[in-house]
Amino acid sequence: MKIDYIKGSREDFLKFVDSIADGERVGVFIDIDVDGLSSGVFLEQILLAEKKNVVMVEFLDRGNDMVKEVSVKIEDAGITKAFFCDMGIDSIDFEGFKSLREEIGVFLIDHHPMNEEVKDWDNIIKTTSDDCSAMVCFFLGEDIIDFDEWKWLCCSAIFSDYSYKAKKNMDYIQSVYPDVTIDNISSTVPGLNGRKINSAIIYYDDNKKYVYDLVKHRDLDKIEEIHNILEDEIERLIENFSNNAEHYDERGLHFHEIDSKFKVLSTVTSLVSKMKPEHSFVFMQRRQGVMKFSARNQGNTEDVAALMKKCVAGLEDASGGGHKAAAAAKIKERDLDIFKKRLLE
Ligand SMILES: [Mn+2]
Repeated sequence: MKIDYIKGSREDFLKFVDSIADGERVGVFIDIDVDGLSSGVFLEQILLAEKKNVVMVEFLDRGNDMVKEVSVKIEDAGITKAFFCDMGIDSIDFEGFKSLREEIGVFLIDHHPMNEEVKDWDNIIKTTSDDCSAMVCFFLGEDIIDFDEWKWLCCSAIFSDYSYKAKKNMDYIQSVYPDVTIDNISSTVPGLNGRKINSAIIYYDDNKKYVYDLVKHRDLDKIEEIHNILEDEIERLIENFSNNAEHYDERGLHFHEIDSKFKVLSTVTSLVSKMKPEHSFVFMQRRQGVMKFSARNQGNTEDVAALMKKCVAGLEDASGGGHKAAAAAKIKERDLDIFKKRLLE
């Protein structure tokens, strides 16, 4: 498999792994989604095979201080080598990333746009947006992890991050599941597995590590039960979009607030945005004074990462960005009017 590296290489990664001494304590920090979770599983497999001492695998909430915040935990746990997967920490928390690198060994594997400030730094792998982190970690583990045992999870992550839109990645899925096509993928094995794991991550929001362990032990029955509960909720929310959303057709934009006790914002936005790939969808969910947004444009007619950045610029405790086709943002409730005014401009 050819991985489209923008920065870094497999050699860099293997050299870093090799540099971890016996007894050194290793932490793995991952994004809260199927791609992040799968990256963690593959990385842990590689590190175990190389007899490294992984003492912590943890999901990280996105935020301007995300690295700074986890640095305290890293120090408490005596971790001296840390991997970050599927998170653009070079952009989201540049200062935190920079200072952690001064303290311990840090390796970043990511497919979000690179902050130009880090382009000459070592121990960073950046790939194109299409090559999701789990796929990168999986192939970093070539000849190290058991591909036959884990290719199902790699395919699920490729599905979940839309990485199958790149032909070479779809070819890989088809080499494992010959019957999968662009049109049927969400109802085939890799699509269903991806959706089930996604449901479990949402349902066990307070205990995501439990889901990580279920996947690691390939216990998909439990995950399936939870999926059915979430599916009903998501169906209800999609119906609600059809009846209650704000449509700005001349601007090719659809805005909608979803109301759910589950963190299903990103999932619902993804599903609905497939209805009109050439339009942009910005969905919102409010939680304890914080407004979260998920934005999609599946047809590449608008860069929604740039759109989210524009909408949050200068707002207090706000963040926004992601991929051109899929992005997210977060603001304080009181700034909603400013956000919406910019969105509609
Ligand atoms: Mn990803």
